Amino acid sequence: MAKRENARASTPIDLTPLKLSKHKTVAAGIPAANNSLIHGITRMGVGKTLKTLATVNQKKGFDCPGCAWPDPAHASMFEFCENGAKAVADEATNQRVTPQFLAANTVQALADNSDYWINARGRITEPMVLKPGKNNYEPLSWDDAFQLIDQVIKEADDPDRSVFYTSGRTSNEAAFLYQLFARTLGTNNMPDCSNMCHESSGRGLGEAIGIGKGTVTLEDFDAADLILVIGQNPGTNHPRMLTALRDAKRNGAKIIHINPLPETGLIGFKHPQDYMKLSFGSDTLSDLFLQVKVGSDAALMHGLMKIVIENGALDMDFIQQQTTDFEKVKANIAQTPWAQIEEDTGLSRAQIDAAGQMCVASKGTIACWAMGLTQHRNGVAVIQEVTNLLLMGGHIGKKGAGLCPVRGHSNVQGDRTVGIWERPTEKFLKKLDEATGITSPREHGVDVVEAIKKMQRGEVDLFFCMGGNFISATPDTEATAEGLRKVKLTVQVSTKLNRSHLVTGQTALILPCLGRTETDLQESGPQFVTVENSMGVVHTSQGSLKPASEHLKSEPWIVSQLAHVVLNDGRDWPHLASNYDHIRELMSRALHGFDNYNERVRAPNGFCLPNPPRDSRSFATADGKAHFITHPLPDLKIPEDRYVMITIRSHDQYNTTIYDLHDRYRGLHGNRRIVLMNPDDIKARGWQAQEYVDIVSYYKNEERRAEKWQLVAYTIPRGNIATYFPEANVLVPLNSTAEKSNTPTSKWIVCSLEPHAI
Ligand SMILES: Nc1nc2c(c(=O)[nH]1)N[C@H]1C(S)=C(S)[C@@H](COP(=O)(O)OP(=O)(O)OC[C@H]3O[C@@H](n4cnc5c(=O)[nH]c(N)nc54)[C@H](O)[C@@H]3O)O[C@H]1N2
Ligand SMILES: Nc1nc2c(c(=O)[nH]1)N[C@H]1C(S)=C(S)[C@@H](COP(=O)(O)OP(=O)(O)OC[C@H]3O[C@@H](n4cnc5c(=O)[nH]c(N)nc54)[C@H](O)[C@@H]3O)O[C@H]1N2
Ligand SMILES: [Mo]
Repeated sequence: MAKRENARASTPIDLTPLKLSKHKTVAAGIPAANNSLIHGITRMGVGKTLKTLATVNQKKGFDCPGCAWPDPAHASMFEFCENGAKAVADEATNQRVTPQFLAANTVQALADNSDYWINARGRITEPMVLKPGKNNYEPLSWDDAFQLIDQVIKEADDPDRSVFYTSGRTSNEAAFLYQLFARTLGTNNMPDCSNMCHESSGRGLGEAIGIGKGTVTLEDFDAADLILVIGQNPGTNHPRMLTALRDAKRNGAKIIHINPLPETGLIGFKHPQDYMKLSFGSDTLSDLFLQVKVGSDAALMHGLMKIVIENGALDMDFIQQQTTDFEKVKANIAQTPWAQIEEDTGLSRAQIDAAGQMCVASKGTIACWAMGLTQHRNGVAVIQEVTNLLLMGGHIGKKGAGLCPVRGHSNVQGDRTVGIWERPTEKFLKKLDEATGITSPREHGVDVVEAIKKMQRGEVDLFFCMGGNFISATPDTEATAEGLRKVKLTVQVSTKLNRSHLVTGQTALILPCLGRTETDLQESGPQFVTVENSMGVVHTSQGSLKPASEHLKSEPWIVSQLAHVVLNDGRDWPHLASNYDHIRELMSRALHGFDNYNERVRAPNGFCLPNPPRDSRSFATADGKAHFITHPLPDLKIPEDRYVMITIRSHDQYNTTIYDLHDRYRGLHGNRRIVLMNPDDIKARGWQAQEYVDIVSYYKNEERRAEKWQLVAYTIPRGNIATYFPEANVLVPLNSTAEKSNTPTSKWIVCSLEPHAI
């Protein structure tokens, strides 16, 4: 049999000249509203745009697939944001990827296009198979697809040769069935996007406060005195959070923005609705911007804690009665010299003092963070330092205070709650086993990085992906591609075409599924699904659009059929998916905190999962106390002539899905293959902005290279550079991961730049 020629794994080089506009100082407002309408109308037409946008995040509507930020209890008519609207339009597009289209285009030809182009081809309409040695997908029936998967699992004769990935849009119902299927089969190989995302938060908080989740509700924002927004770009990635920040400010809160980049959303914000009330001013959000050097947040936390301790802004009763090891943290911080804090952060003592005094004065502090903290070698440690700062002031389990990891994918937190985890706890498995009668495997499975290594070793026969775009989201694109190509069968349950359909195993399947916006009709009638937001509120989501094709199936249906064909375990899987109440009924028995699930989740705003630190200031750690945890500061020194690179999102993308080529707030248009660099660093090299450079990344004795990136002079600390994800993933080392969470260090990539030789 002929070997299939490799399809391109990395994003092709784009030499379109970049256009620059002014860096915006106000986020949202009329341009955002206009932008979402234009985006919607060009993809869905006028009628569908209005219908869809009016039902996002409404009580009887669907949950916005954009992000996991919660909805206010009294959602306004237009409870959507520019980027939520784009996510919706992207799913509800009128474009289609048909069998005819895939017959006319080889995977190699498709892969030579940009990610933007690939996504714009639209929704996949039928199940498709790419046979060994073949270059084109062909249609196949759903039955044949499941038979193919069954055959590979049976031939392997070892459940651990299968790996089941999940991206965070999957509903609670689908995710619950999926993990039950994998565990009944006998494996915990359930990596998910969380491994590359907030794993460090889960791990860090779990050890410190006994739950791997945040401890605030939306109402806490109204009562806070101080909000720290650390390593996060909410104007782009969580736009609805800006409304909460604006309201908090109007109630007197102060906001500190800690970031190497001056992100627009935190400078100024204008709620699109305010125009309707004829109010034309904008709200300035951050009171203080600390432009830290990349990776220096732990040092900054040491500085802030020094000031809090010196000023006695400590909750000694809480520290003594409910925590351990405060003295160790205090002694550790005392040893950190101010000179090191200033050097590491690049901030002046006066700037840190100003922030420290705001911490001292605050009666209720909330700390929010995202990828700027988690995707570092010390991702777990730095989150524990943030936790130390809050714990010492008693800023947990009281109104207006607490920890707030801001999740990415709209149901990534729910997926973990219902069992998508390669390292499940014994407590979880025990209850699952009792309720379902299975004996779950106890041995931990592989996470994302371990899954790639397992594929590279040729130990994976089936790689099944419930959503996502594995090849583009993961580190070291070429090495990951090599691993994927060794797999016997790769399966993608997807809505839209992406690069993971083109860089595949020997045989590949695309199983096209319904999206959030669409009607889900099963034997018993239309179904809703449930999701959990970033603050632990579980609620329903029901789509109302006509499905993109008559051949689409829902994720719960797909898993139930898969289990039905593969397992033969006596469970009536099709019955479960015929009415999702049946799945939820099983979930109420199998999951902690899900009693009466069917009833409680139907309440108008859903219900809140138990959260001991928040609900009763209690901590489910082994000793029942919250833990101060000490860490040495990371060594931030890098060899001379090298830079630390961060990989970030533009305003026009959703992870690996590129909606368009603009980064409006940052004033960059038309090309994404760019490097943001401090103008003095550009000058020091004798270069000019807009020149082309090659980037070489280093990890131990490994080197990775990517060519032709255009330089952009930008406000970023000297020694730091920024590129976009996923273009730069070819440079992210596979082995450089966070201690304990194994999250790739996508915000700490040591690089050198070379002029591009023409
Ligand atoms: N529109 C849209 N919405 C999204 C997404 C999307 O792609 N598009 N993705 C979703 C997902 S899955 C996620 S996880 C979230 C991601 O949301 P974010 O975490 O906001 O996304 P990033 O672009 O990775 O931005 C990280 C931020 O951290 C800063 N940063 C980098 N390194 C450091 C550091 O060392 N210290 C500090 N203090 N800051 C640092 C960067 O400058 C940037 O502002 O958004 C979710 N929402
Ligand atoms: N360098 C670098 N790498 C990163 C990051 C970074 O900051 N820098 N961020 C990391 C983070 S935080 C994350 S979360 C991961 C994201 O990793 P993934 O979750 O794997 O990637 P996405 O781009 O979100 O997946 C998009 C695809 O999901 C499919 N899809 C969309 N909606 C649905 C649906 O409803 N059902 C199904 N079945 N499929 C659907 C579509 O086919 C779409 O092409 O990437 C990580 N990778
Ligand atoms: Mo994420």
